[in-house]
Amino acid sequence: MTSPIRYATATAQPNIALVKYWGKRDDALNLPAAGSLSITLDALHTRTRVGFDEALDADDVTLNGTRDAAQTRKLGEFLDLFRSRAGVTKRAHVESTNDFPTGAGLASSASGFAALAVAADHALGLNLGARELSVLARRGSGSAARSMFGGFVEMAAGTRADGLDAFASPLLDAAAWPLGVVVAITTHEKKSISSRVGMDRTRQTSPFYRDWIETVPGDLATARAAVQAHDFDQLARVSEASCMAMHAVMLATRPALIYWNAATLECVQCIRLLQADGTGVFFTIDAGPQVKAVCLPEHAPRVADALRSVRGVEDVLRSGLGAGARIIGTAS
Ligand code: 2P0
Repeated sequence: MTSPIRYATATAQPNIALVKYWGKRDDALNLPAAGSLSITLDALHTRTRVGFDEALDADDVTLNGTRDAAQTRKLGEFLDLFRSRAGVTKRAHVESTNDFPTGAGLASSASGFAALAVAADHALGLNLGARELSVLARRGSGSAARSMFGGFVEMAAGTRADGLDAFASPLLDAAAWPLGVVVAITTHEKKSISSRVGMDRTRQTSPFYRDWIETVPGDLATARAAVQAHDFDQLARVSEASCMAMHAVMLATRPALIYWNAATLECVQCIRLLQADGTGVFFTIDAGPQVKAVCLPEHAPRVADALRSVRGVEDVLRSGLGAGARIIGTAS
């Protein structure tokens, strides 16, 4: 007789790095070459339901309502990490949805693998701790390790070859410093070069790669101190500098990685004008053309209005800072 399927549903939110991660020290274990520091959002969600079923011959994965063989294989390999811990081979039903654009520089892989890790852990009754789940989430996507936690989060690069010291830790709760985030969506298209391929190409060919990696520990120390002191101006300066240094090393990659479009630069100029006017805001941009404006909460309406009027901006999302990945439902 087969045992009843234990389903678990988890939710996780994307995070935005203020000190960026771009480069790996180990591809197989997905180990970052340097640390990073991020904020977890509250307005965008991945919701993932997992159940392991002895009657299945293969994993059955639906992402945003569609099945895709390559994605199923990738998620299946990730779930194997959990199956081997639990000592089982049974395949899984996975249904995952995002309430925001997928694969367009909004960190859908971060919230996706964080939610999947938490749901798989619960569905198998493993009860792993948050740190261990962060290590496992990293195997799916480096940035997913950070979405395990809410508020301000720091990811350690670690030095161990087995990667067990490469995990994220919470730095400061969202409620302790409730900043706002305005996301200017400049395209709804998927990016052409994944972060994984782009990072590898940068490491292999960018003449500035070593210098980029060497800047990260100093930026991390500055950003960590700014978060602890709630020093918005210092956090703004170091975050914009880290973002621009990452895009510089991307641009120097051969062939160049250009993740921006014309509206991306228009948004940066718009944010610079707001800053000159005394608005508490700074920009950051990831491996895609969307611009994320981090701001003092009382300035968020002004920032959203300004970005909405920038030529080429298709949509503006507003968010606060939110919680880490968590279980929201269980059923047999
Ligand atoms: C970040 N990004 O720190 C940086 C900034 C994009 C630009 O983390 O290969 O999807 O799965 O570990 O986590 C995107 O990279 O890459 C990312 P993998 P991931 O947020």
